Amino acid sequence: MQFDREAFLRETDRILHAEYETDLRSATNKELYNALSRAVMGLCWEDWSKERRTQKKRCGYFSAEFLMGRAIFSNLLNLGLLEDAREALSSVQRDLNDFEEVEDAALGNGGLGRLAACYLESAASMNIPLDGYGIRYRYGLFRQTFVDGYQHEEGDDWTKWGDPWSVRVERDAVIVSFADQKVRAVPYDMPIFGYRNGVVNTLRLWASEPVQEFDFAAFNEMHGEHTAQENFAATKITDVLYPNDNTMVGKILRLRQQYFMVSASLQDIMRKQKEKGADLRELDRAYCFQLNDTHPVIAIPELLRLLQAEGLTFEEAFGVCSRCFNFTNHTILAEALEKWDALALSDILPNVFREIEKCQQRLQAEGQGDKFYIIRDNVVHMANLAIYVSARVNGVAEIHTNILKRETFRDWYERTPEKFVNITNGITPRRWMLLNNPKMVAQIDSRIGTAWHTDLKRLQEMKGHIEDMLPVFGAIKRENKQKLADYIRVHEGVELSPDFIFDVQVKRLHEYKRQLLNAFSILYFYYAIKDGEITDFPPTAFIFGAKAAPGYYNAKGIIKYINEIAKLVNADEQVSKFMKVVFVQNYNVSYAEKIVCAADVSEQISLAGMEASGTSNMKFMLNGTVTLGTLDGANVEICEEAGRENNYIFGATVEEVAAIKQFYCPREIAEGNHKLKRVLETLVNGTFSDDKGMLRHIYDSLLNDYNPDRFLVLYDFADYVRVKEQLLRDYGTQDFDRKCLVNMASVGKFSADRSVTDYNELIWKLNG
Ligand code: 26W
Repeated sequence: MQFDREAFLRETDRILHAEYETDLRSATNKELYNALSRAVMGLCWEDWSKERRTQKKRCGYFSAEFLMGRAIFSNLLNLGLLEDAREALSSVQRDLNDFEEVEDAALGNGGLGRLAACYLESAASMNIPLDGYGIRYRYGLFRQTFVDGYQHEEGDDWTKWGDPWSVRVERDAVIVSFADQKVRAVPYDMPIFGYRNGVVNTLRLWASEPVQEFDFAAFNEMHGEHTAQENFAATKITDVLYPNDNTMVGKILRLRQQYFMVSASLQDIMRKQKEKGADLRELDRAYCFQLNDTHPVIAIPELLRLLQAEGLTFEEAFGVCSRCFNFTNHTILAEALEKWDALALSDILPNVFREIEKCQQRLQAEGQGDKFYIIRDNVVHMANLAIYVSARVNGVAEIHTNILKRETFRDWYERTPEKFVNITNGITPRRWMLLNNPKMVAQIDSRIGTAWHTDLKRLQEMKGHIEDMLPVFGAIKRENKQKLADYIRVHEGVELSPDFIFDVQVKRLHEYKRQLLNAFSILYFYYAIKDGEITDFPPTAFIFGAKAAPGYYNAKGIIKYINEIAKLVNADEQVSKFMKVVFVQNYNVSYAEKIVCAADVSEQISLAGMEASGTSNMKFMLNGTVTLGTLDGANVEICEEAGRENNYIFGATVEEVAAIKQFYCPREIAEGNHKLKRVLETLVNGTFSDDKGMLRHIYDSLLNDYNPDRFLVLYDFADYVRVKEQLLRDYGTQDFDRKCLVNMASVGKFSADRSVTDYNELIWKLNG
């Protein structure tokens, strides 16, 4: 894009005058941010509307979550304007970095939502016509602070600084009807800029509003109460993102959210098809849909309903749906598989429920007995509905897809094996390298050029430069660590030295991810140092970041526990020379950008078979970090690509896990390992303060539960500590840095550019 600095500043200044009665010099950061963003939008609207007018087949990525993070820097980067904008601002004594105060758009919980955001960026960069459809939550994922080591949640007002990257499209508003409620759905469109290619796709997020404007006349005559209540109920639907990750809570408001977004999206798409005069029987020529987990699966009966309302027979409508819909599964955890109470569903969405029943009858008419069902015992199984109707079903890493085929959906796989495909997850190298690690990028570019920016496999060409990269790699990593340490000092009040090893575990807090295993190992090393058993512990900063679902008691207990460990360790003069522990508050996309380029060790230590893929593992790898992990999710493929010898693998394998669980007795392990036992006892012996009794609950879940230590923390402990100590001792050698660089050079497969290209070739078949 041609950039005319003077014109750009003039336009920004004009907006400042028109909107805020101020100018470039006196505007607040917030005013400047809005005006500058709007000026950039002004440069792009032509490309954007050009993309909308094309007649290509498009895919709608239906997702309840899009974890976009901060838009401004990534948009400027993709438009090729980042440096121009920086210079333009500094020519008027303003600083682009001041926009780091802008809130993240945290309209998602974790991996699934961030994946959706990476896929939108990659699809635009690969010129694949993919658009996102979702919910414009008024409040995103809660803001987290720690009070006395306990997690405290606050509302996340993500538009506090305005929302200059969205356009409200009043013209496309539609009505969504529930049995007891009608609401208006208004779309807000965000542009998704491809990387320096002029492509602009769309993320369309729906906000709910009352159907009629608030009726003042009626209110004044004191009949207003009813209207006011209705208005309240309508806006409520998109008020807040449910903060659960991997746990289903059967809240009707959540079902309303899901139906609201898919109904609005499908009505919008059908209206456009009708306006074109297209035959709805051939909807699949113009559109297909990717269902991001089960959350949007209610789109299937909704499209059946809408098509029949336009005169199609049920069988015709079913045919259209079976060609349009595809389903991605992101988890095998039983507690995360969505099921809805049939009575509740039929109460609020009777017409939609009827379509689900018709699907059930159609399935049963195929005469394969009761092995296959959608509704059973008055429960609607959303995953089964999705698999039955969809053209393709995919898992998100090889090992995960194999588990789906062999276990979770075994019967379905045997019935229609051709439906099942694997598409390993990926991340966008623009946000996760070009944006957050520019100095490393410059070093790589000077050796192998820039083609790898949009063709990550070509980072392999670095392999011939590893020896010569070693010194600069170390220097840049150290600079990144210093920057992170500065940030952590200011925001967490903990002092870290960049000479320490940065050992990092950042991800949602969940028992299966085993932050507890990490915590236990720290205490184990702590006591070994205190007892003088280890006198030369390699100085290490153990860094955690994670939000716990507000209702997830044990997860919150683990946060408290790690914060107590941090307090103990950091205050101990003898030990803190060798280790520091910090749990950063409010871990989010922007924090992640700072962390992944500053880590020496990437902890990916879930129980084998539990983590569908993981994507932070890929972000660390891209930035040159070794993985300390189990053979789970995409770790398996990371080892295939970068060599197991360049990573640190421990623990039971998936095959072993099933056998171990049969006779598992965590008590025996604790009794047989007195050092582990000592660590475990800290949960109950008063070492740490805990008024709420959360730590005892963790203890009981490990040892005294009906099904104790579900995630084999104690089983894997010894091997974990052994491999972790080896890793920490290897650190600082050239050999270790070589491993980091081999990982970086081998990351190609994990580009989201590859993932979306796979989706397109195997499933969507766009541009074809
Ligand atoms: C209904 C409650 C609920 C909420 C969220 C159930 C399930 C979810 C998500 C599917 C959880 C999730 O984010 N899964 C993660 O998806 C990532 C992207 O594919 C994977 O990399 C992670 O391994 C997986 O845990």
